Amino acid sequence: MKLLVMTDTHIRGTTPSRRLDDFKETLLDKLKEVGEIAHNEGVDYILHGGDLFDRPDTAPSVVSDFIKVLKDYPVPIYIVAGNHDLYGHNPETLPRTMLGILVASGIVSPLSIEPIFLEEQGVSLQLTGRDFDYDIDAKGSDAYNVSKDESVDYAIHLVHGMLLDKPFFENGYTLIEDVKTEADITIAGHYHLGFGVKTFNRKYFLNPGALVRSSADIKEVKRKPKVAIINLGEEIEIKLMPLKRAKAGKEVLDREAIEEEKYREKKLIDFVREVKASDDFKVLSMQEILNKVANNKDLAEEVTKEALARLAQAQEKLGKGGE
Ligand SMILES: [Mn+2]
Repeated sequence: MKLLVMTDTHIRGTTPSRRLDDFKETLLDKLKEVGEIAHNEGVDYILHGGDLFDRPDTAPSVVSDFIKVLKDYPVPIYIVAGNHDLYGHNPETLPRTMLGILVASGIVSPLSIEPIFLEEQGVSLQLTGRDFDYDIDAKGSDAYNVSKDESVDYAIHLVHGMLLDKPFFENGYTLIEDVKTEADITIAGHYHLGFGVKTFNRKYFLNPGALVRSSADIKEVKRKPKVAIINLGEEIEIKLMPLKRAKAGKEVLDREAIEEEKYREKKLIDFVREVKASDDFKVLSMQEILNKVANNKDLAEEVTKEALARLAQAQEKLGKGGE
C-alpha cells in the first residue's frame, strides 16, 4: 500500500507580501505536480495534514479553481482541519468553512479518532486523525496517542499540531520523545519547516514541511517544498520528494525587505535591553535615556529616531487613555 503525504497548502487568492511571484498560480501548479506524482508513484491514498486553506472563508472563485485540480487526483484525499481552516481555531465551525464544503461534497474525507480501516494488496491500515484545537499541544494532551487495533498491519495517525523533534519555543509544542502511541507512523502538519522523517521507540514520525513558503525566513528561503511517499509492505519505507516545479526560494521570496526589518527590530531590542540594564538611568526621562544610550552605543541615527517616534506614539496613546 502506498500513500502520498502533503501538508499546509494555505490556498489563497492573494499573494503574501514577501512573495515575488503570483502565489495562486504557483500553488495551482504545485498541486498539479502533486497529482502527477500520486499518479506516477501509483499511490492508493493521499493524506493532507491540514491548513488546506489560508482562511476559512476563502473566496468561492479561488476555491473553485483549486477544486478543479483536486478532483482530478487519481485517489481519495484524507485530511484533518488546520487552525487556518477553522474560525477561531474551533473544529466545531468546520461545517461553515470552505474545508467543510469540500468535505460535504466529497472532494476530501475527514479523519477523526474513529479509525477508518483500509486494505490494499493484502496490507491493512488503520487511519486516524486529529483536527487542530487550542489544547492539542497542552501538557498531558492525548492528541498524539493512538491505540492500534490488533487486526491491522499498520496504524497511521495524522495531526495538525506542533510536533517537534527538539525544543524550539518555551511551550506550545509536543516533543516526539514524549509521544506515547501505538501508531506506526505519526504525521504532523502545522510546523511549516518540517522535520522530515524521524524514528523513536521503533515508531516513525513525519512532517515533510509546508507545501508553500509564505514567510521569508532564511530557513524558508533555503527549503524546497516536498511531499512524502509512504510504502507499506513487509516494512515501512518513507521517502521525501522535493517538488520539481517549486522555484528556488530566492526567486519567490523577498529577502531584502525582511533583512531590513530584522535589522531594525534587533537594534530596537538591543536598545531596550540597554535601557533596562542601566540603573543609572532610573531618574532620567525616557528621551534622555534614549539619547544617552544612543550616544554610548554609537547607534545609527535612524534607530534613535525610530525609538523616539515609537515613544511619542506610546505616550500619546497613554495620554489619551489616562483622560
Ligand atoms: Mn499552516
